Amino acid sequence: MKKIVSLLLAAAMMLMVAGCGGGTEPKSSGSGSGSGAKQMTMGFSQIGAESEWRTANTESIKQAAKDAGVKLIFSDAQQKQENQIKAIRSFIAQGVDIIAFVPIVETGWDTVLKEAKDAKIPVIVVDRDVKLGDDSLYVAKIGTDSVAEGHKVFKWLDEYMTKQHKQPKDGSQFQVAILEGTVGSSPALRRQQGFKDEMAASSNAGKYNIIASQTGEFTRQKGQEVMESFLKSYGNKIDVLFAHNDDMALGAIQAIEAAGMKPGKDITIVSIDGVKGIFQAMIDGKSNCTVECNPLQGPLLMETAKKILAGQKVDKLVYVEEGVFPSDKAAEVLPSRKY
Ligand code: GZL
Repeated sequence: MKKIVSLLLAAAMMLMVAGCGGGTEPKSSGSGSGSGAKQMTMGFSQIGAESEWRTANTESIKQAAKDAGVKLIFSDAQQKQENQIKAIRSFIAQGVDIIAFVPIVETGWDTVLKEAKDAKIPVIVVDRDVKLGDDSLYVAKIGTDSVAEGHKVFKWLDEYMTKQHKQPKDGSQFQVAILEGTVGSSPALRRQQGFKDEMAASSNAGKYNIIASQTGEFTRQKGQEVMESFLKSYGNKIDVLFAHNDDMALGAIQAIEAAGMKPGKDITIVSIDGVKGIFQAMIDGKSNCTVECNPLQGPLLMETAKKILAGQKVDKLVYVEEGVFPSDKAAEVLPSRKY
């Protein structure tokens, strides 16, 4: 009799453990990946394809999503903020796991990011910066330090003009023309701020004058057009061109040559991004320096997104690595450039 009771007890125990699930079976992932891990779906709103830099940024994000096994829903806003807002709303409606976007301009995001927060979908800001009433509307920002880039541009320029014993064409001040990025975008606002702050803090501040400053919208075409207008207005009075990105500098080089002047010699040229095209221009003696702005942000974005969805703490602000490349380094560095 005792044996039968202990057998019945053992059987009852077995049934109880099975009934509790014992925690051994993974939750149904629906992804059929067999690993039990649910595939992450990321909604990504990109601003467009305005420059070589932007193309590299997009390629980095798409490749990193593939490598990380992340399902990417990619939207190209064709340079319009309203298209980005529509895309973010669509991501919310689709119930994505996480949203990432490059804000084309700094402001106008509070309402749609509040909707994402209400839907409990975390948001990562990529590349450019946002200005919000409530910074809790995004979890992390991955990108580049545009203010530092502006400081680096003036620092390099002043050292170069001094080392090369350059003299102002008008005998008193170096006349600086500036091609600005997209109006209202954080790189345009902050690169300009960094450049001006470094100039103001410099002991050589009095040697420089900003003779003209206008948006070239980060594109090669517009950069060429605006440089043509600068040359019509100021002719060979311009000593320096600072272009907020390499694409506008490449357009300006065409305008300077068309005006019969030597870019890189008659006009010292410095720009930001570090794309392959500007390295070739420096090798050809047509530009003098590029300050790197690293677009290869994809791997860091996917790594950060996975940490957020795993409930891990992430830094609010993460910058990617960036360098400064004067023309005498261009030939040596170009073969190793990835974009
Ligand atoms: C900078 C990035 C800028 C690049 C341009 O972080 O947003 O946008 O400098 C690009 O080339 O168009």
